[in-house]
Amino acid sequence: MATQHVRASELAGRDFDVVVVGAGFAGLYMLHRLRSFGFATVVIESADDVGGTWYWNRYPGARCDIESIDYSYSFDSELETEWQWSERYATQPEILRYLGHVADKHDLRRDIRFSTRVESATWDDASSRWHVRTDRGDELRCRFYVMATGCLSLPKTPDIPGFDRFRGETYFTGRWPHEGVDFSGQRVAVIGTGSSGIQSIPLIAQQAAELTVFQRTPNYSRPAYNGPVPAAKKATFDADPAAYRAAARLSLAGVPRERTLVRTFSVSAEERLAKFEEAYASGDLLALSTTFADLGADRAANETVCEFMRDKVRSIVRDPATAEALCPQGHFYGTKRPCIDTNYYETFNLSHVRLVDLRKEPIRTITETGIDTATRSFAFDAIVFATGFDAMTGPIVAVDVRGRNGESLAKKWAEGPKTYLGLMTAGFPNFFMITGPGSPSVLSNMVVSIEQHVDWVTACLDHMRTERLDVVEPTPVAEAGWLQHVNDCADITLYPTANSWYMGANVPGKPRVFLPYVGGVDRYRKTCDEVVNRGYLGFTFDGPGGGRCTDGVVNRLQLDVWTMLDLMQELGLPPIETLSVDHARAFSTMLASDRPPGPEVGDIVDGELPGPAGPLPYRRYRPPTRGPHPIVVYFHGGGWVLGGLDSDDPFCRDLCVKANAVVVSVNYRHAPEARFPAAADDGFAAVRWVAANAETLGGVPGRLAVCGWSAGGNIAAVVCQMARDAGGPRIAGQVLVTPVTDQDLTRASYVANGEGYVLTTALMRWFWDHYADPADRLQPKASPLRAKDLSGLPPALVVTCEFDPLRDEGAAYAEALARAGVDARHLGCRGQIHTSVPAVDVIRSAASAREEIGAALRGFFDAAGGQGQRGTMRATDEASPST
Ligand code: N01
Repeated sequence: MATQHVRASELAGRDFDVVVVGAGFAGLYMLHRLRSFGFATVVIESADDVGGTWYWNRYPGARCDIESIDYSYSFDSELETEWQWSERYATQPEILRYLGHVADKHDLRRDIRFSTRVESATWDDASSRWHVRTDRGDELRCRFYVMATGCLSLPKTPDIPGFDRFRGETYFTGRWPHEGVDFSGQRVAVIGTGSSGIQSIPLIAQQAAELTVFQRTPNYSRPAYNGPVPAAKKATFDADPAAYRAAARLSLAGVPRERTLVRTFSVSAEERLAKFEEAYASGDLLALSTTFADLGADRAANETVCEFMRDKVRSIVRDPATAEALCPQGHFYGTKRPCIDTNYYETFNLSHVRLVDLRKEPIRTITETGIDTATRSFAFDAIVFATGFDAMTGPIVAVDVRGRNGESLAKKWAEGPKTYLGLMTAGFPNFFMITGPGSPSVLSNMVVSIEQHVDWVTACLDHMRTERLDVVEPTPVAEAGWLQHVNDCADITLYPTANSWYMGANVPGKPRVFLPYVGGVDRYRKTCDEVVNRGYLGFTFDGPGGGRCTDGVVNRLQLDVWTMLDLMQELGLPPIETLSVDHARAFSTMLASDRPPGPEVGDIVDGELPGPAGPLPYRRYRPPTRGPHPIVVYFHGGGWVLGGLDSDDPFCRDLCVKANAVVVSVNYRHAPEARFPAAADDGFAAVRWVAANAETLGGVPGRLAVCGWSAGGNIAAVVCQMARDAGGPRIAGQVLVTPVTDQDLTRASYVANGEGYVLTTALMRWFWDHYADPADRLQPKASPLRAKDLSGLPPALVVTCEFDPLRDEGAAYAEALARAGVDARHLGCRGQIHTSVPAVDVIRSAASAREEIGAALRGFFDAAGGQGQRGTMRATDEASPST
């Protein structure tokens, strides 16, 4: 198909509804959609034909690594039948033909201006228009400016000394000559072992007389097992393509797949290996990283995959030194994009192929004749740069984009991209990005994410037309909230630990921030839909139809909390308050049965201590370090009704390790069998006994703190008041984790969070009803916030969670303590719910809160010294985020 150009004369001075930059998967579909909605649109493309990344990346072996059935458009159902992929993973030429076919079928080329590069785009406030200038001197105006420029389209500028000196041929995988390259008889160097290097190296080796691979970071790669489209997959797809596509849209990565809940160490080593082998044999890029639920977040779990993969390398590559050099070390599986290959490792068994490990001998310089490393000189006829891209932000800031008041986008993003939903950026009205930074994009099947963005943008423009609105822009509040959410999500994964292009770490000088959104295609899509359903939350509109803005932040829950709540909803668990006490206890025990155990401690011993009405069971945890240690007396949660020594076991282990303290977890009497004030009296008796028996328990006399969660936090607070009033024992500090401090169920946090966040108002009422008569609830022993005098109490850390009905009473207690002169600190955990903090290794986003608790306890003990002195009174009231 001969390429047709939109003629310059047709563009000059034209006023379009929309200018789209880029004619790859994104630009083509954007054009099609906009056209079908009647928007006058032109696409500007620097290449001389459609294809985007598939136009440029013509290196030998280039093919997709998401199966072609998935890596294809869904918007045109006829395509499903009229286009049949010849292979499971189609080659670059076939994908390019496919895009050409789509362009032909929908007659897209007539609105594409080829061989033209956009140089600048400037917003004009007065006319509410973008002024777009190209390298051909076109000046055109448009209401909406859309960058569909791709995430990996700007090759990284070579950052190797002497790059210009080489007199032989140089090639870039991302800018491969259309006529192809014949390496026969040549001495060839390939620099880089990312996806492009790993795909091209086996094929270059087939031609070259000598091939030398310069590897800085070995990558994880496994066989693609390419071949015909798998029959089973094709049958599933053909049976109901629409259902298949719908499942893809609501999947984690844009390919239909069940999310597993199984944790790595919850199965035997044999079972684990079998699962890994199965994933390996599948040839599916996503299979291995989704084998277990915690591989993306847990270091030890991830390391099991890393070692599995290293063993595979060792089993293929015959020379042990080369094998070892090819084994990835120092980054977790999946934190740099893994690869699938055809004969990659086998290539290193060929006698004319050698590997140079740049970690041992870095490149010193490129010379006229080859490459000098720190120890050797190599001569080459050709050098292939497979050195990657300035990912995600590079192609966008390559254009001089200027928003309101001439603000430069490159400047705004100097410390990292700031977007709302990866779609727009504040201060740049009517400017959209397709799969921009802060959207799932590169962590997903790109075609699914592209279609979702294109559909969203088109719907937004249509909405504006209907409502007679000219200008749309995200608010700074929404943008800051989204950035926070993107970072929060990344921070509970292992991604930030790697020097990857996801982190911008491959480009010297680029800010180190996590660029895509890791929350998943499904959640992201729901978020974008929610934004629309809430009146375009976080967007401000203006125009003849009137100005409007529903400002706010979407997705304020931490990602792992959100996941857990979704799961609970899916399971349809009964509300606890509808159960009998026995059933409620059995139910909560069952829920706790399959959770991570928490960290290893030195030893754990169960015992009994004398309580006011008989013996009370306790469990003592000793740290793995040499004692004696300070002691924390711990009170579990469960509304005075539920819970026991097992319920908070992982949290106690965590406290023991983080505070480096003996933890004595006390099983006080429960309601309704023993109502108020039994739990408080038991708590106080336990503290007295522990203080008196500190040495026997492995503790240091006088260095004793209390800690409790929820109702346990209530007991801990009350015990401190009782100890003060009784003149001892001395308590070095109190950590109250989302404590009950008052019986008032009408506070704002109850109103806002009383439903949907596990601890509900109804459940809290149920707890109180079982525990205390209404009149008793007002007593300080039940509602410590009601004590007349809070002075002279031990220093405190009060932890509250944003989406907890108990949030405000915890905060009120911290404030009241501080007002009474107590050294009290309030730690507010952003995006967390009542049950987050004790959920060790489940709610990873609360890990920093657990760190702070450990640090606070150590601080209490340090201040107390060996003498059990109270810390000086310091009143602080700060709410810091948990992550
Ligand atoms: O680029 P990369 P890519 N000296 O950045 C090395 C997609 N893609 O083009 O890791 C020496 O991954 C660099 O080393 P290090 C896919 O998403 C998909 O291969 O920075 N070495 C690395 O080894 C992929 O992830 C497909 O230490 C230098 C390599 O060059 C993304 O595009 C195919 C160096 C660059 O690897 C990018 O892949 C191809 C230097 N100065 C690409 N600078 C499929 O669909 C860089 N390197 C299959």
